[in-house]
Amino acid sequence: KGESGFPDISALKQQVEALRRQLQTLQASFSHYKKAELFPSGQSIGDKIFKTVGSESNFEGAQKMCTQAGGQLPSPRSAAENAALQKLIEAQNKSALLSLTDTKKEGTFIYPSGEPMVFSNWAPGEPNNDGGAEDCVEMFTNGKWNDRSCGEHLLVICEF
Ligand code: GMH
Ligand code: CA
Repeated sequence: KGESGFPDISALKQQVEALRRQLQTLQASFSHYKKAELFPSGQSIGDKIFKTVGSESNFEGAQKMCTQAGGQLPSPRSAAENAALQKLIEAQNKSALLSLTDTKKEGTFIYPSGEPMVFSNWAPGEPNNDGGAEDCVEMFTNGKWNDRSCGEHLLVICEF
């Protein structure tokens, strides 16, 4: 409060303006770091980030890597998220594991949370549960999905 007993509005205005400038600096710095951090192994889409570990693993190992890092295997929930993930997979030129499985109930794919699949991008004729033993899902370099054995060693990408 100023001498008059009223809150000093002009002092508050100055403080707000100083904060606004600090926020602008912080935002510019963040987008600079983000660009460097995502190159060349990450993709961001909305609030989601996909980042490849660079190595290959079966489902169990891949799931461990992602959860230990505080993330999960990729769960693309829209065409836009699928396209962002495809960019990474295309750049690495290797099929990658998704989080979806139908281990619990054949033909019903669920996320790690147990929630049923809300988006899919199956290749023609998939999922076919080939050999009666395909409960995991891979994304091809063309962005299409194929159900695949959980024992296959595929590129590990995590979602954060
Ligand atoms: C079978 C055939 C192929 C298909 C594979 C694949 C394995 O071998 O139906 O056309 O590409 O299965 O679904 O996961
Ligand atoms: Ca298949």
